[in-house]
Amino acid sequence: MSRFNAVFAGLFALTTMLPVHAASIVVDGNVSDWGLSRNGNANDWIPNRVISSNLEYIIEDQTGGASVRLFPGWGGQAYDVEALYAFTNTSHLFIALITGLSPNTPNNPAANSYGPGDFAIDFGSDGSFEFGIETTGANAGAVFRISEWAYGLWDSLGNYNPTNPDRRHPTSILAGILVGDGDLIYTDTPFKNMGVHRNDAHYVIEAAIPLSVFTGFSGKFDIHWTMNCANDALLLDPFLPPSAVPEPSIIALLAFGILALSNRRSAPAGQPA
Ligand SMILES: [Ca+2]
Ligand SMILES: [Ca+2]
Ligand SMILES: [Ca+2]
Ligand SMILES: [Ca+2]
Repeated sequence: MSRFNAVFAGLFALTTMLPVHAASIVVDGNVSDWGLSRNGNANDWIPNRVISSNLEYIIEDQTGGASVRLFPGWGGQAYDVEALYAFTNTSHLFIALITGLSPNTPNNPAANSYGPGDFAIDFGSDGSFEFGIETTGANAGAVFRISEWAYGLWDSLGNYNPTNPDRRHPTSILAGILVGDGDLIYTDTPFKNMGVHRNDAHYVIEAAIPLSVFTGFSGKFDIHWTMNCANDALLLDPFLPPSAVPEPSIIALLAFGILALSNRRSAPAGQPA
């Protein structure tokens, strides 16, 4: 075995001996990296492998036309919030949301049409949503410390009551202070054949948010998403790691290995640089 190959073999052994880290999520709107499938089966919604030891998810796949009630509101597949997945590693919060709501849905209440809301984050799971993540527009991925949320059309009993909306379902960010930026994509090209309602169209919001934006907050938090009418919503309660001390990453170790490799390759005397 040449010295070159020996170094590569050593690198391979090093990487395969490392503990399993969170799968790398690519923020591209494709949810195959979350272990999700498109086979037209109910279990398409369930990750088919371990993505992270602290992955949590909630699934509520509904279907039907505009007159179908989702609870509290109506709208069928076009307003269905279908599944929400999230996990943290030592540096980021990763989120994937699947919905029937196109990002291009006009926000025009006069025409009974309501656009997408923003992610809302409740530290302490006490009903106060301290942070919001923009999902649409030029600021998509921006994280705000929220001072004012918009709310939906329904009261806490599920009755139409826009003047006394259910504050458990914040919709869009109205005011706040920008605290940071994450990566976020909301796909506008639908896909089908996910779950048993094979002809229904689905859109994805996928995000990676640096945990540093939540400075000053720690412990349990909930993630919420709905649209501006709050006709359908999902809430997820993952846990933030108690400590964000970075572990040595595979990339850092690989970089170390490659540095060692380049040093060894330059070792033979008399070779041109
Ligand atoms: Ca992806
Ligand atoms: Ca659905
Ligand atoms: Ca739903
Ligand atoms: Ca809170």
